[in-house]
Amino acid sequence: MLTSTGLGVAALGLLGAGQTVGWIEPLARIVPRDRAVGPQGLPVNRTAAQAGVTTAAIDPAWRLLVRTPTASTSFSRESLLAMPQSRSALPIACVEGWSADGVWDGVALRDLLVAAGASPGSRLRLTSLERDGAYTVTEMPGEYAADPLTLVALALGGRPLHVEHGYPARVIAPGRPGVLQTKWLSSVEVL
Ligand SMILES: Nc1nc2c(c(=O)[nH]1)N[C@H]1C(S)=C(S)[C@@H](COP(=O)(O)O)O[C@H]1N2
Ligand SMILES: [Mo]
Repeated sequence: MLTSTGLGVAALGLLGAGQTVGWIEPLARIVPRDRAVGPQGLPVNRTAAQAGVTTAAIDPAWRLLVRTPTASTSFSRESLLAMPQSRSALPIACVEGWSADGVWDGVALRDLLVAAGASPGSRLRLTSLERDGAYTVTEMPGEYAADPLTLVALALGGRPLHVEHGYPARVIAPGRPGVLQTKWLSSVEVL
């Protein structure tokens, strides 16, 4: 019994250590995803192709729709870039067990709401270009919408957002799980 327990422990050690010890990397099965993989230095779990959004994401006709109870305003990427830009250094914190820091530039969500005639502390429904999935729609409480660090991000690390990170625009907000940081944003609705 001691022998088999010992062998089991040794096997588990091998399966776990593969991220640190190069030669047993192919055996690594119980480690977090490789954090270094992905454009602009951030991991990517779900690519634009997997989400089925590549065509819509790079379409120049893309507009971000901001709907309030009384008005509907659409913003092209150019018009968003022409607005005052804010910078936030914020991590993506994925429940799968990784976290990665980024420096994001874009329009503060509160500024966008004001530009669309809404209150900056509005509760919001955020919709992605990605259809039929767990990531299509999220809700954001007003205190996050009002936070000056919460952005409709257009750039990461000083470069235009890569399509794998949500081009043409994504949400980045402080203190929320990664799953709520909507990529390929398509609309913001005031609830
Ligand atoms: N539209 C959309 N937004 C999304 C995702 C996604 O698959 N589709 N993934 C979420 C998750 S789980 C995390 S941790 C972050 C980073 O995901 P990524 O690694 O797929 O870029 O974006 C979030 N936003
Ligand atoms: Mo995630």
